[in-house]
Amino acid sequence: MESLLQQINDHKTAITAFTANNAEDVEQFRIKWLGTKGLVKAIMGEMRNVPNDQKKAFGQILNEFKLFAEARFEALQAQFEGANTADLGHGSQDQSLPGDPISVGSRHPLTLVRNEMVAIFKRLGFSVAEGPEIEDDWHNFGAMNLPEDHPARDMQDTFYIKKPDNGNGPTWLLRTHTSSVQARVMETQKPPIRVICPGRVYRNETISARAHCFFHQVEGLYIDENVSFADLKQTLYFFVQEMFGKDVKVRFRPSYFPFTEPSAEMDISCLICQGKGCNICKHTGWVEILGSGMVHPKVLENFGIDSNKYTGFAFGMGVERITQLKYQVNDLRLYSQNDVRFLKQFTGVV
Ligand code: 2U9
Repeated sequence: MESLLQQINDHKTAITAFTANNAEDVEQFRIKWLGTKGLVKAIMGEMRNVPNDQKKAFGQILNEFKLFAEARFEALQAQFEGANTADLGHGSQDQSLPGDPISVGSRHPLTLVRNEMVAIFKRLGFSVAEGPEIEDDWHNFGAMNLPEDHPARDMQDTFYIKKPDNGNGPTWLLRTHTSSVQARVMETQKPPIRVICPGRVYRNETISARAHCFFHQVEGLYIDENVSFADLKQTLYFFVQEMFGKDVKVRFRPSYFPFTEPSAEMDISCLICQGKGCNICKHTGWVEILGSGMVHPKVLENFGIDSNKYTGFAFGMGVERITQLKYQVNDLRLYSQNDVRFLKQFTGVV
């Protein structure tokens, strides 16, 4: 029996020392040790030569040896798991299983509404102009007839950019409205001008549900001979009907802007409560959506446009405000928090 024990120990040493370079070597190991004519089977057959009183103890030793060989085989096999199929580039995966769904995201609500606004004005023959967000004070304020002491020019209201060390040159700032883009259009184009300017603007405000340090505008400008306030009213009425539906009502209230004279703000009938009164319209049945007016003659003259020959109307509105009314978004901060729970609600809207 001594020689049988010695044999088992030698086998164990050989099994431990065995190394495989590929799956084929592992198969050779299996045939040699665990196959039907393998050495494990052969040594198990030695049981018949073991005296009866030692059979139980030897049975355990042989069983343990068999498990030892099997464990080594499994370890070797694991080393080359998937190696046979790796060449095909799909490992051991089941290629017929459906893939994980890919989240494709969605357009930002402000982009959706801005695009819709732009599309409506394009149907009326407006073209689109864009310009820099960092502006000089002439294009943002001076050309727009905002005097040096106008409160909007105050540090409290506008983000100024530090002047270069020599202090010369223009004062740079973050544009407070996209009127600066229209100013640049008027610099380079002669009437007739029919343009809308969508873009981001900045104001030095404390962030809250109702105010933010940046927001988005669409401003419009139409200059030609004989442009009247009636054209302004009809254009903006067409816009809100396209945006909010044919049942929407409008009203104009006199207002004041340095760059338009006369000026008016436009309200629409509250779409949330159909004019009956709710929180959105502060129980008045009306919500303000834009400012507008006839371009101030001084603004036209600033660009060498003869105000006796040409007249024009202009308007400005906040994209956030239109989006709030269209989708009932009641906190401005939601637009810039990138919270997917908010953003995914617009999936599928085009
Ligand atoms: C030129 C001349 C005049 C653009 C105008 C408004 C009235 C206006 C506000 C609406 C809400 C800004 O987004 S808001 O806070 N805008 O009330 N904007 S008229 O007037 C112009 C523009 C360009 C050359």
